[in-house]
Amino acid sequence: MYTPTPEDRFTFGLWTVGWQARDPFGDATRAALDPVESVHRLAELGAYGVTFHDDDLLAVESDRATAIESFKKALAETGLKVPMATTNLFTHPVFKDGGFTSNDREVRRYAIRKVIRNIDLAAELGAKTYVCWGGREGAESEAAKDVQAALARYKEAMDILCQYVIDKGYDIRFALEPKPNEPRGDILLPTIGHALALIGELEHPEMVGLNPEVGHEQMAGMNFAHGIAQALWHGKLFHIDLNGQNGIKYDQDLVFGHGDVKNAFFLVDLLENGGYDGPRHFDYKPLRTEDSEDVWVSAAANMRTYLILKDKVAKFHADPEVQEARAASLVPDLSLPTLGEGESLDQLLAEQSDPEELAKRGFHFTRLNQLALEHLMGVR
Ligand code: 3MF
Ligand code: MG
Ligand code: MG
Ligand code: MG
Repeated sequence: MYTPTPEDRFTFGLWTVGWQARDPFGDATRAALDPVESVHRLAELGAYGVTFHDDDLLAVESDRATAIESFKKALAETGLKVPMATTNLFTHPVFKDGGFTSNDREVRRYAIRKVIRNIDLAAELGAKTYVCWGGREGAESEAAKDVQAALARYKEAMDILCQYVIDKGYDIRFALEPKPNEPRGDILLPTIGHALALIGELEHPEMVGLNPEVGHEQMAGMNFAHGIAQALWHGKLFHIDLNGQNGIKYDQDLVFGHGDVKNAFFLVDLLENGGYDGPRHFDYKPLRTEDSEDVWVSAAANMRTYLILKDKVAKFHADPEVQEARAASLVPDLSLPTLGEGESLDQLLAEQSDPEELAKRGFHFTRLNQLALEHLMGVR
């Protein structure tokens, strides 16, 4: 039980298990990991696929063609898929003021070339989603960045990339990944809502959706499950980065469920029952304290936690007491249109209600919340 198989469609970024645990205060605590080993180990653990930044493939082999060759061989040997790829526009010092929105036009042009080179590889490997996380698109000082101009350049870059994909006939959609800060003091497109608003301004809004990350929204004090619900409602949940975070602090990238586990419970409910059909993708970091074998223990923990929560969510919904409590709390009633079918606004306006009487009704949400917690804590 709780043993993952490829049908569960769990995927991992090569940069997650491959993180050497270099942080702003300390050196790496683990050796570089060969992407070929990651592919084999993840396949043995029951994952469905891997995702990568262009530069992740060069972890132990600096020749790009050789690195791609070995990666493809490992994929063929294991059957692992590559549903998503992305570009590293943040590590090299050239991107210190951003890629698509650097004040330096030559850097902006270089960034677009770097993305396009990896889109070609993504298409070749069968990826259907191309993620853009603009980690360095931002500023530390309002004096340094013309934000309106930066947003115009962001749009310009996305428009260019969409047109490229159309011209090439690739079956690829883009997914923007919001984050409020880190590594920049303030990053553009800080939340799901900001990114959705930018998408509405693009030339091909239908080709661009979101890749929200649990920890990123929680760093901004947002409710991740609510954000995912809104992304789904807009038809924009193209992909997801699952991990754990404990409140408003640095980007922790904990194992899925190792942060706000109650929000994770409701998130799994949404992913399983809310109309998402993409991969369950983990973007976490094995703790810096862990050795090279612990890395695989942490990878397995992400998938096991997801499957446990999926099971608990199913039991929560099947529990007759929960169904009765949801009805008592009028949860299903919110799906009824406020105006009846064929009813006119005049009919609504002609109706009388006594607000004092209506205000007496309790919603009994505490009971429902307690039932959810009891399922989560394993006592029901
Ligand atoms: C940083 C991130 C990134 C993005 C990745 C996109 C390095 O906080 O979350 O991981 O997820 O660049 O695909
Ligand atoms: Mg991420
Ligand atoms: Mg993170
Ligand atoms: Mg992150």
